[in-house]
Amino acid sequence: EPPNARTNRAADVIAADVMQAKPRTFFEQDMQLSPVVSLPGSWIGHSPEMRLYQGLVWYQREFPATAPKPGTRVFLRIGAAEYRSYVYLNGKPLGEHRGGYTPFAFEVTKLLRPGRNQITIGVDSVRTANDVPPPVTDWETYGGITRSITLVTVPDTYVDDAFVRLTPDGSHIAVSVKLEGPKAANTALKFRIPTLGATLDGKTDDAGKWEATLPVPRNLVRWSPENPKLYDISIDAGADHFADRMGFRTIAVKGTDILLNGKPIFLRGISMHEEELGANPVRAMTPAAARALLSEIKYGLHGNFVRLAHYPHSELTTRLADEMGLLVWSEIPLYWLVNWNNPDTLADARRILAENIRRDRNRSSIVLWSVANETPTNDARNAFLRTMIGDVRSLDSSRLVTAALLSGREGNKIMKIDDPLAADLDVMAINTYNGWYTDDALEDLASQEWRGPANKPLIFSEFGADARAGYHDPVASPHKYSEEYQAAYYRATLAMAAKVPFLRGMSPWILKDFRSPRRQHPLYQQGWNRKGLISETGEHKLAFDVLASDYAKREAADSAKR
Ligand code: ADA
Repeated sequence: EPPNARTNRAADVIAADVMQAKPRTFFEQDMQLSPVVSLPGSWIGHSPEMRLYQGLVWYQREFPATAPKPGTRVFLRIGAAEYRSYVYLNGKPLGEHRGGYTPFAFEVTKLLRPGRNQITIGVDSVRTANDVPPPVTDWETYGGITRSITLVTVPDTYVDDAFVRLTPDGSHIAVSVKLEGPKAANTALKFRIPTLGATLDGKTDDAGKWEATLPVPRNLVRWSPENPKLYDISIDAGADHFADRMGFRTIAVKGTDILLNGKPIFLRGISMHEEELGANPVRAMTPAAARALLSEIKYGLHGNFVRLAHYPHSELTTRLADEMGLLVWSEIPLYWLVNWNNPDTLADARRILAENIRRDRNRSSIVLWSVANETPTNDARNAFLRTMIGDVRSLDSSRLVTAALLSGREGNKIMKIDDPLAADLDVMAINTYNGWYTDDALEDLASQEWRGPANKPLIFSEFGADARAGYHDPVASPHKYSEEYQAAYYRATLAMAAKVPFLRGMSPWILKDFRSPRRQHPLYQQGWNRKGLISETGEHKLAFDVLASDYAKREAADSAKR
């Protein structure tokens, strides 16, 4: 069952930055590993012996708790564990979960004991061809418990799901609530935005649901990257009090334009992976690391948009994007060679999508839900992804649907958007690497013409070139992998992009160099994908400034229009 609003509230952290857990692996005796590790974090950063380990690791620890008070229920919520998890409390199985990047929760009301409790979690990082994502990806697999574990206490009847947003015309605030528990049906509720003095009273139906709209208060300030205004909201229902902090904005497509709050916007973006860099690869995102990454985009690159590739990133990041004012592309890991014919793979993908959307659909920063990345077209794939697109629309019709597609081409001059899925999306997105993975000369890129169903907006969701930071080749035709080649590639691709009449945004590949076992060029890569504009140790490459000055010009032109 997808996690939901109950997981969004204040909770007792039982396994956050300070948790000490015991991994029990077959390595422990043989290799004399330290039996104690800090969570959240991947075991690949816990010790040199575990750096390359992929398989099953058991974690166990004790924690104190009080018995749940009468009339309350307690859930154990795991922020993310990669990839398969087997969860036990006090020796009793709670359940399993597949998927490395979304939260899941189990009710533990009856199992929790006053005093000492024992939690045991087995995490297996090995993925099969039926998994989402499948085994081969161009990023590191960070096995382990990579996000916090919390105990969430709620009343017997509680707000299980709450979705708050502006109606597409921007005239009303729409509220959808689902209560769970013995008193879910016909219960009075109150929605509030205290600083606006706005309240809305209602009552759930026989199924425990409430759908209502409230005319937009006159003093409401819309959320935007320039003014990321957030409001505290609350829902009181019986004994439960649900709170969140969010912004209000509309996002729509009209012809080839993307409209934010009714006005055309160009998405000045960049892609990023979720990775804690430095000596210890642990992946777990800290607030400081998330802020540092988003600051590079917002203040360094003059960006207003980030593509969180290729899987749901931490809630820290999406909440911070709300706060800092960055538009977000959120994605699920249907990546490269998925088993499109397997009904279990489809069921997993649909569940992971629902887990992601339910976690984050009150985040004003998120404007695009992406269902896939670089998946070659065929009938089974098209049918699979159409199901996913249908799911997005039924879970959240207030945002736009996209997917990163590949293009076709006719000779050297004409690039074609010919993926049939483009017709099903609100915003088309293309990953293009002409001049890097192809023989196109950089000086020819600007004369390449993009053709496609030009009746909707296009984003270049990726383009990029590897460069080893500090490798310089300041000649007329610089060598690939030099900072000069990457900078020239960016200049040429930006010149090409400027001529695409229906282009409404871009998220080049990628903000920072990231670990990828596939990338083993002995001189230039050494286990890293080097398409970052920033090296893993934080140095800006020359191309960073090329993109930053293009975005600064676009930003100035946009603000002059306003
Ligand atoms: C792909 C893929 C990315 C990235 C890139 C590259 O297009 O979408 O994950 O790895 O290639 O660097 O080649």
